[in-house]
Amino acid sequence: MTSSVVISGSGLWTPTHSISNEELVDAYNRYAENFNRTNQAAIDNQEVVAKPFSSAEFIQKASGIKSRYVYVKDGVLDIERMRPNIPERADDEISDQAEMAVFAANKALLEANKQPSDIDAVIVACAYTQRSYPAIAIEVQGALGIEGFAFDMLVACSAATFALHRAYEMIAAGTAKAVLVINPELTSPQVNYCDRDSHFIFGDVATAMVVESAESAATTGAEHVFEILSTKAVTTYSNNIRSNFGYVSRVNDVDPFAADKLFHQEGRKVFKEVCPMAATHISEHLARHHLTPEHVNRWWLHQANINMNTLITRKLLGRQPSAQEAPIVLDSYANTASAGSIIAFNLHHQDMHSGDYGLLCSFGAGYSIGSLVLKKI
Ligand code: CO8
Repeated sequence: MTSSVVISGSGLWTPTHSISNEELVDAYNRYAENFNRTNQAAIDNQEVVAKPFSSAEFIQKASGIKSRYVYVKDGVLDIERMRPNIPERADDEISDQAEMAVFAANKALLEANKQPSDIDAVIVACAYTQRSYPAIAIEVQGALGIEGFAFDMLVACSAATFALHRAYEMIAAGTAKAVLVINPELTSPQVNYCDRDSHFIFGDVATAMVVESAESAATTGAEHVFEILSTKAVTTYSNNIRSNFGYVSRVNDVDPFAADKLFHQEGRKVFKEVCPMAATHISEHLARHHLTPEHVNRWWLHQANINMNTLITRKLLGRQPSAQEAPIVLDSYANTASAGSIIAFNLHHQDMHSGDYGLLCSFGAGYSIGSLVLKKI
């Protein structure tokens, strides 16, 4: 058994296109106005429900989101389309998600001072993969020229932390020597831009981390190394966050554009149920190491809603944490599914001192909660 497992590098790839709340709301409201005008008779007869209007102020107040990045902006704000226009790639071209993944992976390798030849396992973990096989992870492995093995895993918002959990176990067990965990979160194809309750929630991004033993990290001299003290994962079935689109949809003879085939949720219920679950999960995890929330120098929390993060940290600390202690990235990135806490880590870890503790935690669909207790080496 390897004694100590570390994160030796992280990478963040941010798409070049962004959409502000104002731009998004303007397009949605023009769409809603057009929809209501076109369907006026049916709305009057109560056969069709009128589309309510969205508001940039509501979005910022209710979620903390001001803007989001998108892989492709073309089509999202077109009221005749209301979804990104992403052309299909040929079988001999790299897939969109593998391309995003490679961008983030190269940055993580650079921070870890590693070459692809130093890696022997690749996990692509995210909320959706754009095809079932060959696995996106194997495509990334091929693109980077990595020898070893690769696989995809889907755990919605907790895909990244659950994959780090797997990587930690693989290094500890000696079944891999250095693992690349990559989260190409291409969420925009699954967002219902015609639904005012959810059109503002998600953004696209890719993140990556290198996980290896402390001994192997020391040989290449990575600068910002964090020991993984332990990982903790839990799932509890809930129907409150769902997407019903899948490979069986074709034979269900259903409308693939129907609202239930896209991301949809009972947001208020999720908020109320997940916050106490996450707070309990975190304090139990810290207690394993005889730590209390006050020992934690940095909170890299899931980035779905700023009010959720405030509630959870207030519950744990009994006070409001500073912006430095519990960084928020969802104002500019929105909810990026499993990548949110990894973005927060990526942008806010280089100032930490040896011996500092950090807590990385995701919570979301499933329900699923995953956490890692980290210590700066
Ligand atoms: N503009 C104006 N008004 C609005 C809007 C809007 N855009 N949206 C809703 N309203 C209205 C509502 O209709 C409601 O009106 P009324 O009172 O008349 O019924 C009122 O505002 C209040 O609505 P809510 O109670 O729903 O508002 P909340 O304060 O609860 O805020 C949130 C809504 C922001 C969605 C909030 O509930 C939330 O963030 N909840 C937590 C959700 C969460 O964390 N979910 C996790 C999802 S992510 C995940 O698990 C990963 C899935 C995989 C990725 C998917 C990729 C696509």
